[in-house]
Order: sequence, then C-alpha cells, then structure tokens
Amino acid sequence: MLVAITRAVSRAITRCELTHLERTPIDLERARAQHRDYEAALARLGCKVISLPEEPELPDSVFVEDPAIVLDELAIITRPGAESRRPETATIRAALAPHRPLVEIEAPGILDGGDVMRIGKTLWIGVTPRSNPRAIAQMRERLAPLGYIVNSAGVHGCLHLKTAITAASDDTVLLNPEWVDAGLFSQYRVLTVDPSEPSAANLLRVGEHALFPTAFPKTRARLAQAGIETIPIDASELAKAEGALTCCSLIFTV
Ligand code: CIR
Repeated sequence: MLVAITRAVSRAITRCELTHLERTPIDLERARAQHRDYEAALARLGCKVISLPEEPELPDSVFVEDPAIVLDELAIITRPGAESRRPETATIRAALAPHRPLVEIEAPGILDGGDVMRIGKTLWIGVTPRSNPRAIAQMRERLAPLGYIVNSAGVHGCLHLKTAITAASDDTVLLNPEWVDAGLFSQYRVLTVDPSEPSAANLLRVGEHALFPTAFPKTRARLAQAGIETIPIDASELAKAEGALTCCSLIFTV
C-alpha cells in the first residue's frame, strides 16, 4: 500500500523562506484549498494520506519533503539547510518511526529532501545552499552498504535539485538545462522543460501515475508527446512560497 505523509499549510506561511523569488502576498485560504485538492488527488491515486496537523509557528512546515527521505529500507531524517526549518524534523521523525528504521544527518552536514532525487537504487543529491558535501558523504556511508549509488550534482539558479530535475519514469528525467547540467544525466532519456516554463521540471510520481502543475501546459504537452501522461493540478499559491509538487508529500510503500 502507498502512504503519503502531508501537513496542513501553516498560518505562518507568509513568513516562509524565499531564495529566488520576490515575496508576494499568499492567500492562506486559497493555499489551503489547493493543498486539500492535492491530498484528495493523492487519495484518488491510491495513497493512504496521513495529514499531520498544522504547525502554526513553522512557516515552511507544509513542505514535508525536506525534513526526511524515505527509502524502502530506512528513512533519513535530514538536518535542513535553513535554520528556521530544523524544528520541523521532530514531528516528521515521530510520523515515520512506525514505518521505517530512522537514521539522522549529523552536523556539520545539512540536507533538504528537495535536493535528493531517487531513480531505482541511485540517489542524485544537489549541492546547494541547503545541502552540503558533508551530508552527501554521510548519505553515501550509510547507503552504500544497502546497494545505493550516491551521486552529487551542481545546481544553479533555483532552490533545490528537484526544482531543476525530477524522474518522470524509471528511465526518464525531466529537467531545465539552465539549472542543472543535462550531460550528467545521459544514462537516462532526457526531456527538457519548455523554455518559457523554467519551473516546470518538478513532476510528482504517485505509483504508476504522475501529477503535474496546471501552470505548465507546454511542458505537459512535451511529456505527453514522449508518452508520459500526467494529471494536472493547480498548485499556484504554494509556488509563491517556492514550493512545488514533490515538496508537499513523503510517499512510500508499506
Ligand atoms: C523553503 O525555502 O525552504 C521553502 N519556502 C520552500 C521549500 C520547497 N521545498 C522543496 O522544494 N522540496
């Protein structure tokens, strides 16, 4: 069975971290309505949704992808790169404890789950202001014995690796070549975003299905042409907080 952990949008979202975007007003009720639609879409696609209660004091806590990485064998509790986000790990640790053995990223390592892309037994980890080589070394040390290959990738011009690239299928990646070096990923079939939609590389796989933002119709058409069908979903309000589709859930099998 697929489980999706999510968390309600915090009333403090207007104080979210922003790196590459200007602050613009976020409509809390609209963000919450879109987030409920997202949870409903996950449920329709077969997930048991575990929706954690709102954290009124933690602005970015809706983005549950960043405090943990869930693999089949274990879950890694991260040490988020933004200090304001470190308290988010406590409740994520508690939510994951029944499902996986837990390991922790230790200081001076920093890591955001948004920088970790898994394709089969290979993990690609972005080196960004949120994730450093010390954490990547810890990941490699812990996961190599389980058969994982851990690679790093530079990211330029966007927040996380998965803002620049996500896996669209087991052998296909969707990427923005301005933000990540496409040459690194030549072992996969590489699809690129439409140049007029730079933020369109974040696709969320849910089992055999995929959710994709309504904001990027041209890239969605490119995906369809390559044989990858996606279900459109409006996530425009949380996009103002620099969040995309993968950021709002931790999806795993139990
Ligand atoms: C942050 O800067 O941490 C949040 N405002 C956005 C986090 C988005 N998470 C993600 O891409 N995995």
